[in-house]
Amino acid sequence: MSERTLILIKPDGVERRIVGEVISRIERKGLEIVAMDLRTLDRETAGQHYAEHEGKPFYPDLVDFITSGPLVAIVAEGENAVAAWRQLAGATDPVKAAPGSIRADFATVMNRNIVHGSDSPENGIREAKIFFPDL
Ligand code: RTP
Ligand code: MG
Repeated sequence: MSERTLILIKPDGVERRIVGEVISRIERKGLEIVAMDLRTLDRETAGQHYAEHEGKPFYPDLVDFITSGPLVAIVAEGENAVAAWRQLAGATDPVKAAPGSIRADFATVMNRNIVHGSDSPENGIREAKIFFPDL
C-alpha cells in the first residue's frame, strides 16, 4: 500500500554537505519526493515532532540538536515507504546499523545520526502535517 514518510536530513547532514547524497538514495530507491524544504526548526515544532520522547533523558539534547541549524524536511511517498526509508537510514545507533545504510556510512554516534524517518504509516501522516500542513 502506498504510504507517506517524513524524512529529515538533520543539521549534521546539512553541515556535512551530504544532502545530495541522501536525496540521491531516496530517488534511487524509487520513492517519490512530494514536498521538500530547507528550514531551521523552532523549539515548539521540534517538541511536536519528538513528542513521544518528551521526559526521556536524551530529550533536551535532542531538541537542542534538531534546532541547532538548518535541516531539510522531505515527504516521500511510495509502496512501503516507511519501512523502505528506515532500511536505507539504518538503525538508530550508527555502529549497529547495517553496512551500506546512511547511518552506517556517514555517522559514528547516535545523537548525530544524519537522518530521521517516521516509524509507522500513522506517524508518517502526522509528521508530514507538522512540516507541510497544506500538503
Ligand atoms: P529518528 O526518530 O531521529 O528517526 O530516530 P529513530 O526513530 O531511529 O530513533 P528514536 O528512538 O525515535 O530516537 C530519536 C532520536 O533520539 C536520539 N536518541 N538518543 N539513548 C539515547 O541516547 C538516544 N536514544 C535516541 C537519536 O538521535 C535518535 O535518532
Ligand atoms: Mg524515531
